[in-house]
Amino acid sequence: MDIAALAGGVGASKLLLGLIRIMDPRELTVIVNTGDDIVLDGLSISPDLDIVTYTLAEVVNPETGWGFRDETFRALEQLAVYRGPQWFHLGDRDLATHIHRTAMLRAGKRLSEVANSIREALGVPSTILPMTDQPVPTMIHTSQGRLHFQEYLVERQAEPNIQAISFEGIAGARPAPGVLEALEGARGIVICPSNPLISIGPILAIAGVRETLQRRRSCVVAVCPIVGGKSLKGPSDRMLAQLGHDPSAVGVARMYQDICGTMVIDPVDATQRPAIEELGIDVIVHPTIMRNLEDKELVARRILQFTASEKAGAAR
Ligand code: FO1
Repeated sequence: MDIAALAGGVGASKLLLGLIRIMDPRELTVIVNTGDDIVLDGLSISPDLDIVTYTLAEVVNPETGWGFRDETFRALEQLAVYRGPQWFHLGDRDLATHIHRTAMLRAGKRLSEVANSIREALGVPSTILPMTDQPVPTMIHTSQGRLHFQEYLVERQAEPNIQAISFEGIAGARPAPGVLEALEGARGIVICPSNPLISIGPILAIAGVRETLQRRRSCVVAVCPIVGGKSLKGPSDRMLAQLGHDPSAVGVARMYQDICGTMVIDPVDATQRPAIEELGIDVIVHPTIMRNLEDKELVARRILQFTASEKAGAAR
């Protein structure tokens, strides 16, 4: 009953936590966006990979959804003594992850090998794959110039108006080992409730990924990250609107029309069902706001019910 999931960071991790609690976690492969990755002070940081890994290891900070639970920031405080406040908050234990990653990469290891070593050390039984081993930084072209995604999101608090988004180096990026195999072999493919532009978009832009999903469309289920015109997490709604997309369930459905046979939308958006079905996408109406563990398990259960169904079976 293998499941492959396409994931960004915090929003995706809520669903992933629900999934591993109701299925054999060894049967889950998570393909993670690495467009958010950034090098700061020489340290290679992979926020979405770490968010997914820390969440599945149940060591994530429950308040922020990123970084470690009960984290301290002594190193950052000392850095502030030398050069003032830092805009990207790296906790003391989190720093160890980035030091480890940077050292492995410098020693010639691939990002997928690093991700696997962190996953293993933290005792996560699911497979966690970066979308690619090559750096593909997401750049946001804004009214205030060209910014790395983290500069746009964290340093500028998503304030500048967006004109375009680019994934630098995407043309030469190959899927990490195991990515296409997981998508080909999975019984069900889940597009997590992540930003379609900057979390799922980069994964779909990796050679072969979109084509594989198109072929397996009937077993692909997306959980809509927009509820009642607002994003479940982060600035997706604003970003979609600024780039001319409709910030609604139908708007997301249009972006996924060729790759997804079924979409889960919140009851708040139930009136959009006919418009989504007109795009040739089946609709499951189910609460998608995941506040607690029970909500997460309920969404996960509904997804597994779909992936076990005849409809999903049509792509096999
Ligand atoms: N998000 C913030 O809003 N502020 C931060 O200072 C910050 C630090 C940070 C450190 C490590 C990490 O793995 C994630 C971190 N995030 C922070 C989250 C991250 O910027 C984004 O949520 C993801 O890139 C989007 O998925």
